[in-house]
Amino acid sequence: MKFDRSAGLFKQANRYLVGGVNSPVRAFKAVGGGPLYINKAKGSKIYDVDGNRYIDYVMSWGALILGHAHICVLKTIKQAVNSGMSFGAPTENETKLAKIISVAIPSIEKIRLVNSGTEATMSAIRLSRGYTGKNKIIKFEGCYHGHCDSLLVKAGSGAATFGIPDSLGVPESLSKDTIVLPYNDIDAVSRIVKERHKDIACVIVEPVAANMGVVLPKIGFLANLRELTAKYKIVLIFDEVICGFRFTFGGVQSLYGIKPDLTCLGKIIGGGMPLAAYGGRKEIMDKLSPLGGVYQAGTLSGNPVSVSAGIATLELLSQMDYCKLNNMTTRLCDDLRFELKRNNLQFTINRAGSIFTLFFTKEKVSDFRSAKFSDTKKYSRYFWSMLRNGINLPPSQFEANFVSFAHSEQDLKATLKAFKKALRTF
Ligand code: KE4
Repeated sequence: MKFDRSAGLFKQANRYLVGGVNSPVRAFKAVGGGPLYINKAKGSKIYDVDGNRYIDYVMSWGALILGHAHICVLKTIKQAVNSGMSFGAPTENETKLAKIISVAIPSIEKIRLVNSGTEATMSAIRLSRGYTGKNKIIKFEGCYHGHCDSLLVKAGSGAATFGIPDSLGVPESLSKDTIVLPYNDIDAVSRIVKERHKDIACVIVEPVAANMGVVLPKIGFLANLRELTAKYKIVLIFDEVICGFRFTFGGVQSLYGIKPDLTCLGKIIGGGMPLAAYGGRKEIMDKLSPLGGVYQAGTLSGNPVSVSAGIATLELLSQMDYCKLNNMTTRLCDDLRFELKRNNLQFTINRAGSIFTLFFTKEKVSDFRSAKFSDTKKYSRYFWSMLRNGINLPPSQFEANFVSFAHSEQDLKATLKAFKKALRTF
C-alpha cells in the first residue's frame, strides 16, 4: 500500500494547521507515521487519496452507526440546504427532533440542541452548578467528556493518548473543583459524597466508558451512583455522546433501568453533522436561559441542516434491528478471541453492543489504571498491520472500534483474515 499523497498533503497541512489536523487524535501520533487523507466514504468503506480502500471501524468516532453517506440521510440534507443553511430563528424540525429524542429517552423531559459533545457536557456542568448552587464536580479517570476546562482533568481519548490527561491552560482555581475518582470504584464515590456532598453539584459519567478503550460498568456501579446522588441531591449526568442510540433506540440508561437527571448526546443524533444535545428533568432544564438564570447560547444551535440529518438518522434507526448489529459484533469479537487463543496470545477484548477494544494486556480492564497496562507499542504494530491489510482502526489504544449497520459478513471475514496476518507480527 502506498501513502504518498497522504504524506504530501500532511506536509502541506502542517504549514497552516497545528499538527496538520483539526483534532489531535487524527494526527496518528500514538501509532507513528502520518494520517490518511480521506476523499470519500460509503457504507462501511473509506477511500484515501492514494486510492486505498479500507473497512472502517472509526466511523467518524461512532457517529455513523448507519454507515457512511447513507442515501436517505444525504437526500434529506440536500433537500434541507435547498431551503437555506441557517436562519438564527426557530424551525419546526427542531421541535420534531427534540420530540423524537424525548420519546426515545423518557428521562429527557426537556432538551437543548447544541453543536458538539463538548458544548453539551460543558453546559450540563454549568446548569448543574446553577441549579444546585454548588461548585464541585465528580468525574472518573479515563472518561472523556470533551475539552471544556473543568473536564480536562485526567481525561481519556486523545488526552490519555498523548499522556496529557491534565491539559495545560486549565487554571488550578478551576481544576480544584474537579474531583477525579477511579471508574467503577463506588466505595471511593461513597466516601467523597458522604464527606463533601454539600459542595458537590454533579457527577458526570460515561455509563459505558469508551474513551479509555471500552470499559463496562461493574454490576451495581451505576445503580449505586444513582442512589448516592439522589440521596445527597447531586445531579447525575450520563454522558451518552457515544452511548446514545448506540446499543438500542434510546439511551443505554434504559438497558440499565436508570434515570439520570441530565443526559448528554452527540455523534449519532447528528448523523455525522455537527449536532449534540443535553436534556433531562424539566425542573433542572428550566433553569436555563431564557427561562432561568443559567446562560448558554449558540449561533448554529439546532441549525436546519444538521437537524434534518439527525431526524433522518433517528427515523431510520427506529426501524433497525439492534440485536442483529450487536450479535454481529459479538461474533466478530468471539472470532478474534479464538484467534488470540490459538496463537497463545493473552490479550483482552472488552465489548459492549457494537463497540469493542482489543487491549494489549492480559489484565482484565475495568478502569483507566488497568487499561494503562496495555502495550501501546504492540497496539501500534497491530494498527499498521491491519491498515496495510485494508482495515482502518482507531489510531490509539484508548479508543473504541465502532461496527455499523453497513458492515457486512464479508467485511467481518476480511477483518478476521487481516487479524490473522497481524497476529503473525507478534
Ligand atoms: P465532541 O466535542 O468531540 O463532539 O464530543 C466530546 C465527547 C463527549 N463525550 C464523549 C463520551 C465523547 O466520546 C466525546 C468525543 N469523543 C472523541 C472520540 N473518543 C472524539 C474524537 C476526537 O476528539 O477527535
